[in-house]
Amino acid sequence: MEKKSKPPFYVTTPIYYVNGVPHIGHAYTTIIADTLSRFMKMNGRDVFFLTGTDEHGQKVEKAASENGLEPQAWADRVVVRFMDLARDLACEPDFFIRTTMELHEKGVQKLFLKLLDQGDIYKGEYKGWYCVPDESFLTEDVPLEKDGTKICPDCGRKAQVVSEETYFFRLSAYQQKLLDHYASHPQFVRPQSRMNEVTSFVRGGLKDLSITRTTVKWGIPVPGDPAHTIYVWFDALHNYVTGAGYDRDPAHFEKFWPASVQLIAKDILRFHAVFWPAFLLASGLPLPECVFCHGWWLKDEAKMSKSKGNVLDPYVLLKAMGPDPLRYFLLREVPIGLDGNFSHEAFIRRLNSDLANDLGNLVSRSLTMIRNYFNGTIPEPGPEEPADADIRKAFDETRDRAVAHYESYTLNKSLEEIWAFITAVNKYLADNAPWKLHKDPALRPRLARVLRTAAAALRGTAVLVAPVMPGSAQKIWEYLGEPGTVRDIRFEGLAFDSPGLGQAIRAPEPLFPRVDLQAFLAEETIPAKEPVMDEETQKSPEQPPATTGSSRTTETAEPPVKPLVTYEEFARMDLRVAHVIEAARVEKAKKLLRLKIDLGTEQRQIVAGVAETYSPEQLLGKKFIVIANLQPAVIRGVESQGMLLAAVSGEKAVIPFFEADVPAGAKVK
Ligand code: ME8
Repeated sequence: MEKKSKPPFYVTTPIYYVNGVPHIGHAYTTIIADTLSRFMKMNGRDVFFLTGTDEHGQKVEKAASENGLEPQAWADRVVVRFMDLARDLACEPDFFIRTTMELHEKGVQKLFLKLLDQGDIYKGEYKGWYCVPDESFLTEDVPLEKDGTKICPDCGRKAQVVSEETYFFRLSAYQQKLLDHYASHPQFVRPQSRMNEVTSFVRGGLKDLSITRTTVKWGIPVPGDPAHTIYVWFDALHNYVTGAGYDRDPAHFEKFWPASVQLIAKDILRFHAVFWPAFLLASGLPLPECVFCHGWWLKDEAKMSKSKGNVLDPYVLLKAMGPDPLRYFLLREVPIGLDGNFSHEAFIRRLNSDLANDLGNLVSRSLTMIRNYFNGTIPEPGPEEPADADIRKAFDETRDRAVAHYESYTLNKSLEEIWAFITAVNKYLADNAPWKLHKDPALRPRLARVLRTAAAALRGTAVLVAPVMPGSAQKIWEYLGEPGTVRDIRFEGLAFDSPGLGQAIRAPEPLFPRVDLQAFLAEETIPAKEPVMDEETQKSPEQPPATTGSSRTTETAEPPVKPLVTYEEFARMDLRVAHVIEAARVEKAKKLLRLKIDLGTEQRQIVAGVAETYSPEQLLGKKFIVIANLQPAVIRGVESQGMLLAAVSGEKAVIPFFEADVPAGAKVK
C-alpha cells in the first residue's frame, strides 16, 4: 500500500449549545473549519472534521422548560437547526457529535473514573459563585458588588451562590505543567495575544475545579454516584476525543488524535487553553497542536449572543445567493483573530465588487469570447509574449502564497492573494483587448493566446478558491469543460494549465448576480429554504394567507377563493386557543411582537406581525387562535413556534379575539 507522507489533519469547532438557534457567529466557526478541511484534503491530507452540539447543563435545561419540553425533546428539535445550517453553508463535517450520544457519555464516564482512580478527581464541598448563562464558576478574585452579589467577568451578568457536595478536578497540580507546555509549544494557542492572556492567567495560580453538580439533573451521571451529574464543561470538552473514536474506534482515534487545530472564539478561551489541556495531561492523552481563537462578529459593536437577542440569522444572507458569498465575506472581511462588526452594506459591497465584478465578470467575459470567437473550443495559441508569461508567473507565485496562507490558517490573506491575481488577469484582458484583436484575422493566433491564458487563469483560480467557495469553483470548472470535480485536484503540482485544446467550453451563467442594497435591505427577513416567514404576513410562502373570513373583499387580482381542500387536509392543522402571558416588541422590527403564549399543556413563543395594529399591552391577557403545529421559523433572529390568525386589511392585521371565556389550549375546528 502506498504510504501517505503528509500527516492526517483533524479540525474541530466548539460544540454549540442547543439553548437557542444558530446565528452568524456559529456559521463563522463552522465555515472556517470547513474551509480548512477542504483545503487540507486538496493538499493531500487525510482529514477529520468534527462539529456538533452541547446538549447538557442548566442552560439547556432552562431553555427546554421555558419551552414546555423535556431537555432531550428540546435538544432533538434544536439540533436539526445546527445540522441544517452546516449543510446549507456547504459545510461537510465528517461527524456531527451530540453530547447526548451514548458513545460520548460512555467515553466521558470512563475518563472521569480514570481520573478518580488516580486521584486527579476527589470529592469535597464547593461553595462559591456560579454563572448560569456561562455555565462557569467565578474565580475568587472577582470582587463583590455593592449589593453583595458578584458579576460574571465574562458576560457581565449576575452570578449566584451555590453550595454543594462536589467532585473536584485537581487543576492546581497542573499549573507548572501547563506553563511548561505553553513555553515549549508557542503555537499551542494562537494568535500570540491569546497565548499571552492564557499564560498570565495560569501564572496567577490555579484552584481546583468543581466538576460535578447535584442541583443539575440534565447531565451525564457520575458513575457509581448518580446524585451527581458531570459538569457541562468536563462533559463537553471531551467531545473532541469521544468524537474522534476514544475507547470506541482505536484505529481512527490513533490516526487523528491529537487534533491539528481546535477553533474557538475568545469567549471560551480559558476552557480550551487551560482546563482542556489539564484534563488531557491528567488522562495521559496528547494535547492538540493548536487552539486557534478567532474574534467575534459584533452587531452594532456588541457581541452577538443568543442571550442578548442581537443575533443575525444566517438565512437572511443565504437567501437567493447560496453559501459562497457568505463564506467569502466572512473569511475575507476580517483577519481570523480580530473582531468584525457585521454590516449588510459591507456584505453586499463585497458581493458586488469582489464577486460579481472581479471574478464573475472575468468568468463570463473570457468564456463568452471563447464561445463567440472560437466556437466554444479552446484555440491553438500563438507564441507566448512577455505579458502572457507574467500572468503565468503571477499564478505560480499566487498559488504558493495562497497555499502558505491556507496552511497557516490566515485565510483572509489567501483570498487577498487570489484577488490580486484576479485583478491582474482583468488588467491583462483590458490591456490586450481580445475584442479588438478579434477584428483582425491576422491576429487570430494572438487572440487565441490571450484567451487561452485567461482560461488557464480561470482554471487555476477555480482550484485556489475551491476551499472557500466550493459551489462556484465547481461551476467554473464545469463551464471550462473540465472533467471530474475541482475538489479532486491537488494543490501540489497544480500547474498553470489551460483546458486541453479543442475542449468544449460551456455557456456560463452569471455566477454572482449583482444585488441591489436597498432592495436587499427592504426584504431582509425572508430566509431562503428553511421554515420561512415573512415579517409582514407572518406566513410561509407555501402556506395560505393568515386571513379569516371571505377573501372576496380583497382588492387584489387573486382569485376570490382558493381551490377546495378536503376536510382531512384542513384537519391536519392543529388550531388552538392561545392565551397571551407576555408580550414585547422585537427590537428593530417595527411590525413584530414577540408573544409568550399558554397553550394549556405548554408555553411557547411566537412572533407576530401585528405591532402596527396592537401594542404589547393591548395583547396581554388576550385569547386568540394559533396554528399550533406549524413548523417553527426564525423571524429577525427570533424563533416563532406557531402562528396566530388575523384578518389582513391594508397595513392592519386585525386579530379575532375570544369574547366568551374559553380555556387556553382548547381545540378550534
Ligand atoms: O460556548 N462571533 O457554545 P455556544 C464569532 N457549548 N463566533 C461566535 C459568536 C460571535 N458573535 N458567537 C458564537 C459554547 N460564536 C459551548 C462550547 S466546546 C467544548 C463547548 C461561535 O453555542 C464561536 O466559535 O455559545 C464560539 O466560541 C462558539 O460559537 C460558542 O458557541
